[in-house]
Amino acid sequence: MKLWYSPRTRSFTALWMLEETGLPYTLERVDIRAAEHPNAALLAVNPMGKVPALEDGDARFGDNGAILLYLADKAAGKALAPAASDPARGRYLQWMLFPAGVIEPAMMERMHKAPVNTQQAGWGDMDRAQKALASAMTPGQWLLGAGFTAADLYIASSLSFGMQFGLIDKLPAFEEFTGRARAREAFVRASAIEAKEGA
Ligand SMILES: N[C@@H](CCC(=O)N[C@@H](CS)C(=O)NCC(=O)O)C(=O)O
Repeated sequence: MKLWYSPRTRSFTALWMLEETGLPYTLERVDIRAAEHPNAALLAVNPMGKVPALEDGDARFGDNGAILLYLADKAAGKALAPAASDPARGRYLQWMLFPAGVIEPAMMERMHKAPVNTQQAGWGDMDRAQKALASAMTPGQWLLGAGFTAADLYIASSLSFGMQFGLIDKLPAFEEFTGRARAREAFVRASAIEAKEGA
């Protein structure tokens, strides 16, 4: 597999996920500040011209949500996703769609100080999103119980990003959850790669 990647961007989430899977991959560096960005080669993989994007043989696509879902299913032995027949699969999918569908738009709303009506906006608002997430967290547990899944990774990555930039409140539940996720070996390995690539 090849990950189209740029250091210090959202592509870290996909990099962390690849480390969780243990599957072989290479990095294709993208300079998102280059005049020719996005170039034709990246657009052929991700029509949005954004990172991250993934190539796996004939599979070519972008967006963290899609990449994490794909990799969790591909690395079936790693139990990073509940099986299709498991009732937990529904809530897993809800949390997998939550960063892009709820957290990201709510962060933009906060950043631009442009509140919308929570009943009209599909993402509700940040207060509502934070309450929903915090209510799903139990210290020492992952979102679906004892097993860490791709949803924990994606939510932890998204919360860490938002808290770092002051767009998400540093609730004790979020600090505890992200702290545990960031202590994982795969996160530490991905951080070392990120530090080397970003140097
Ligand atoms: N929803 C996308 C967002 C990806 C995204 O916005 N990536 C930024 C870097 S953090 C990017 O590629 N920016 C350069 C550009 O938009 O051309 C995902 O999570 O994969």
